[in-house]
Amino acid sequence: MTYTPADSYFGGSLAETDPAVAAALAGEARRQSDGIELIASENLVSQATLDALGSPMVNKTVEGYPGNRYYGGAEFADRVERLAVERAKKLFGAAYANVQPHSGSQANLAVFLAFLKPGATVLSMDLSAGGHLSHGASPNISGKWMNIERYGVDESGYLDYDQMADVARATRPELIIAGGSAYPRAIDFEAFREVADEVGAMFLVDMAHWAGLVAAGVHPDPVPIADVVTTTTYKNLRGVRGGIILSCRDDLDRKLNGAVFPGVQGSVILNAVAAKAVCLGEALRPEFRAYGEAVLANSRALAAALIERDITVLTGGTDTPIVVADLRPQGLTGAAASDALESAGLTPNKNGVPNDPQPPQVTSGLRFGSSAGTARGLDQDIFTQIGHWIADVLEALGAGDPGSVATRVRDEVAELVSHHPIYR
Ligand code: DSN
Repeated sequence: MTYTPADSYFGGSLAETDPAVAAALAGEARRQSDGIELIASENLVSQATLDALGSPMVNKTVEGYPGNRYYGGAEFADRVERLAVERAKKLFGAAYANVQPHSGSQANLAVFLAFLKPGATVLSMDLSAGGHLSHGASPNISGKWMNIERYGVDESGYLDYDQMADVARATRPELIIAGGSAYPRAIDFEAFREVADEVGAMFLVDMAHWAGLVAAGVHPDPVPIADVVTTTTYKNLRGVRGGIILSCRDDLDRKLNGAVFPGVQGSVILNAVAAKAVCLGEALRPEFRAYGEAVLANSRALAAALIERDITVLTGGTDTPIVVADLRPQGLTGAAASDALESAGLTPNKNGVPNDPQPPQVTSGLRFGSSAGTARGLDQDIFTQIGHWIADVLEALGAGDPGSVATRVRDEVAELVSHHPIYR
């Protein structure tokens, strides 16, 4: 049988050629449009980012770095990767940027490979206190291959700097990590730096959950203070799913580049690199500062509304897009609360809280984020309203029957978001 590409192969729409996949994608687009995304690690990318992701750059294979590839035909791959690297360096004032990591976890793994041997001691925030899986949680490769020491939070939910310093002095880690995925407050990077210098450790900051705020200039900047900074690009940086490694130091490029490729990755996902260049370009524009300010104002409005309705917010507020609610006083689980809110058109995620008695699939908390709602233009008044909607649903759930309240809220959410359309 002779092969010739079908007419539809280069020209047909997805709906014509694969209706089953097209229907799933259309359903997801509708879900994002009709509800309010409150998952702190999510955002709504620009049409330009979608265009970059869906470009024929997806076809190109390269390994190595611009100007030093293992494959030919790399002119435009080099151009787009250089654009992304230069924009990342400019945005964050870094001496070094690597835009190839497929995710934040891959970026962190590359940092481990660059500077540590298996069995090395690493000090990081406990997962239950708001740390991240890739910082040494026991099921993750970081927890299996490293000797992980942990710091946590105090009674008020704030990072316990004294405990962090005590553990560092007692265990002499080779790497100290600041950052996490459910810690809502600004971190004192100078305090970490002092401890790292005292014990001779490298200092890594994972700023995935507030990199956009750093870029916007509305959050303390770890880049000049840490040895290495990692981030994802898809949270409040408002871009494609992927990771970046940054450093203010100019002596780490060989180790970090080699750790990403060939250390933990092979070929580059170039359409994602192109999309990273797009989101970094967007973040360099003056209007991104207004976006960052609004993300912060909105998460604070949400926290205040929840507190007004007697919902416990960890640390009593936030300095980031993240708000974490502890539902133990209500006797609710994060899983049940998350399901009830989803049926009301509001999508947070269940999340563990410090000393959580529930297993990770259940939890006693909810984590909210303001990045995606802000991207579609929701303001502080609306985030205050979202807080009250959340409280209405949780009160009804506590009373045993969230159904009619969830339906009322879903209708009100639908009416509201109809004024804030996405992807016309
Ligand atoms: N790190 C996970 C989160 O915070 O949700 C995924 O990005």
